[in-house]
Amino acid sequence: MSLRDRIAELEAELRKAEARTAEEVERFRVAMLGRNGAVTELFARFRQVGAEEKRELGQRLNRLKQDAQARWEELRQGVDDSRPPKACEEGDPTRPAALDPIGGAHPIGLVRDRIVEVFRGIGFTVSQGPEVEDDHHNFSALNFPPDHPARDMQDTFFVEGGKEHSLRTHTSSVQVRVMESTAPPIRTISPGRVYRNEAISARAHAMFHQVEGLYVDKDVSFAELKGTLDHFVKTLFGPGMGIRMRPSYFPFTEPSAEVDMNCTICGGDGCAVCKQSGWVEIMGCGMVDPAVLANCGIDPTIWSGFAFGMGVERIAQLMYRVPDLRLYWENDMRFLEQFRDGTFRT
Ligand code: 2NM
Repeated sequence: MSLRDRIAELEAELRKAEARTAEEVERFRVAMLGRNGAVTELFARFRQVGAEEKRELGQRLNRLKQDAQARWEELRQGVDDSRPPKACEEGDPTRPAALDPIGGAHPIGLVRDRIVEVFRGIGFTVSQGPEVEDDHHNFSALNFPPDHPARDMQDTFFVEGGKEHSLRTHTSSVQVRVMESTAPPIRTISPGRVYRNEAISARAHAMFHQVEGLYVDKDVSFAELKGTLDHFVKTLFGPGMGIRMRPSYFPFTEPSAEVDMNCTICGGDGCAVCKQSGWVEIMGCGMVDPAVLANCGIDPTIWSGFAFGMGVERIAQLMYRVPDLRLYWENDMRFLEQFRDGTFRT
């Protein structure tokens, strides 16, 4: 083959050359530019070219060598993994995907966490327990007599197989477990879901969320209970807010009280939410009945305690002016989007 044809052949070969690995790049270099490579070999043959062709073929041969070197450089860069591949030049495609802010915290979770934080700030621990409870932890230990209406099928969701197990109707059952397993002093709150067999309406749901609190120590007073709950309301709703108490009844506390706070809607002037009274009910509380302490293995001649329980839906309703409790579970984006302060972002 003439030198001229061989140059054309190699030019075509260069354009087609490929290499996927560093070894293939090296093989290309040796085959073209090595001591016995195809291009090097042509330079040896060039010495025999006649004077009339020397100038033209010399130029073509030099260009071939430059092209081979340039192609080698190109192939080398294509497999050099110390440099980012071309696709990465506008950014690192191995970085974690940026998450769109498509999720948000639910208002109930947000408010639950804020309630929990207030009590954690004054030394309460957080305790949890099972949602399916036995009769002892949900009722008996808490002083519910055998014929108490709360034990009725109409109020409680019983689990198949008799009346021994039910969905818990309050998280007091968790506090029974804490008292049974912990020596006083005890300061704990138990947030969680509870269940009651109720017709669903704007004011009631069969599932809701509670935060209950329990404080057991020596010589615990009703004044400490009142001061703790007043601190809670002021921290969560503002220093201008306060509470009042009205006598009430619960099986597990004596004395017992309902707790009202200043109406968050009208500030005390009177409105439809507070029924013109300026006060809204937010929770129940009382001094733990000595019989309950004894049921849970705590000596009531040494220890005393207070307890309280609130509905998270109710607190969130007063905080955000939610007119209908059903809104919490309808997953209507127009409602949920208003709580974006809890949105997860990267
Ligand atoms: C309330 C109201 C009053 C309460 C009692 C107890 C326990 F376990 F210590 F006996 N935990 N929570 C309690 C007391 C709950 O909710 C309206």
